[in-house]
Amino acid sequence: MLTYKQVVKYIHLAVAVPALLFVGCKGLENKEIPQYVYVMLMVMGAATLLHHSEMLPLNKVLNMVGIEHFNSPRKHRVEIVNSEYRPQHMHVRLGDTVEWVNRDTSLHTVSSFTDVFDKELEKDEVYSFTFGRPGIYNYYSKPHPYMKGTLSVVQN
Ligand SMILES: [Cu+2]
Repeated sequence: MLTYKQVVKYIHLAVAVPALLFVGCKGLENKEIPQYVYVMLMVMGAATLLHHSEMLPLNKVLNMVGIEHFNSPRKHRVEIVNSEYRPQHMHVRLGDTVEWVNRDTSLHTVSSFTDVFDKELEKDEVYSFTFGRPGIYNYYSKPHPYMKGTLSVVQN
């Protein structure tokens, strides 16, 4: 079963990338239109290709030469507003960091049910945690046990 995302990806790879690269190459031979237009098209084609590079070994090649852009860890933010974690559920990748910031005046905590993390946050205080193990992390606020949040940490 193909997902919508995969279909978009195949269309990009099969149609958009060759078209952009082809038009770009042709354009370089055509002196009537400024060359930067075609260079831009080619850059767009290459960028599209790189954007979808999960399908290609490009990603691995880039990582091998020390370029980790596409797999590099990201930072996510959860805001605590009106005694709610926003967003309440989040999917992150292994190695990503999640930052919680308390926008309320009252004190809240970010407490994992399995004691993986546990931090009190005063107003505007920030806490960040980097996830080194995949899994589902449920957490809550100790003074307000009805406040709950979930993080799923997936490999890649
Ligand atoms: Cu709370």
